[in-house]
Amino acid sequence: MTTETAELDQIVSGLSAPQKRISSKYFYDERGSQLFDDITQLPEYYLTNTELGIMRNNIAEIAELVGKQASLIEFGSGSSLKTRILLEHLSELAAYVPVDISKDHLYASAQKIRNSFPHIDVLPVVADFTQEFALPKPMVMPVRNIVYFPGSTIGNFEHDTAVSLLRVMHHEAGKGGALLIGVDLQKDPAIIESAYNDSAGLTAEFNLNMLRHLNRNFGASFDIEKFAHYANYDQDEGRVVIKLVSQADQTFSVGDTEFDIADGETILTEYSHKYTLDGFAAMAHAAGFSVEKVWTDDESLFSVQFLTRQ
Ligand code: SAH
Ligand code: AVI
Repeated sequence: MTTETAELDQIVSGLSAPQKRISSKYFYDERGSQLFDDITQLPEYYLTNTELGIMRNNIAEIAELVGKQASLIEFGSGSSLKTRILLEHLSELAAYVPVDISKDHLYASAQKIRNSFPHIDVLPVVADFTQEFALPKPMVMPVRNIVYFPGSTIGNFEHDTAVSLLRVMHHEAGKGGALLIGVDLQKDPAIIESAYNDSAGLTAEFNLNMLRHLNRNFGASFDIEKFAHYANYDQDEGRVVIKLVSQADQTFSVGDTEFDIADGETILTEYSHKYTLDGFAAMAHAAGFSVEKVWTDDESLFSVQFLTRQ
């Protein structure tokens, strides 16, 4: 089975469930990656600026923990924006391996990193990081692997999948390796809700772009005008639930399969989990990691954590 057929099967199967669902990885075509970058500039989207601040305030200690001649493997690297702070401060890096599913955006970002850091061996990998993928061999043998997973992208996975993904990173880190990860924290629901319902409507555009992506690349026939963005923070579950709400009784197709969707019925497109420090530590522990160090901002909105293998 080709990758495209397997993906189409996965999309059709998600839309055939009682709660229709499409994986959040389909947000990220070229336009989706650009829209995500625009979201990170929004005043309401506290995650990026807070994480950048934590990185800047603690970079000397972070660089010390990473050590010399590491290979930095970044999952879901996007525009590699936060990585620049690391690359400026890590000495004698063996290689930088950005891994992302959004191919054109990854290659363009990797080229920008090469231009800014010509001495670093930059080895981009296009892959779905939830599936097995091969890592390239750097020119210089690394002393250790540091997996970098910023942005709280871990929060886009449900508990069991998140633990499996952390296990993959545990494996990729290898002996003596570690994981540097951005983890968003539970807080006043109003702050969270406005980050996912921004006044400029960019999150709505990002959410709807998933349907455009499926129309372009998977022969789908969504009428974008007939869906609306919805995001709500479920405090009991500690997660934002993001959906597309059908604005009419309508029919759409994906490949050869037709679907009916009723007025008001939803398609679940993303969860964004927010953690307590203890809750995240328990998950990390279940994947074989110990939390060695946690850095947060003054308001404890977000955390950056250094996890080592147990
Ligand atoms: N790390 C950046 C970008 C976060 S956005 C930051 O912190 O700002 C999430 C990124 O993960 C996007 O670039 C998206 O293309 C990528 N991504 C999402 N799901 C993925 C998957 N299953 N496999 C590989 N990359 C994925
Ligand atoms: C990539 N990920 C951590 C983002 C988040 O905040 O969950 C994706 C996103 N969804 C809506 N806005 C941003």
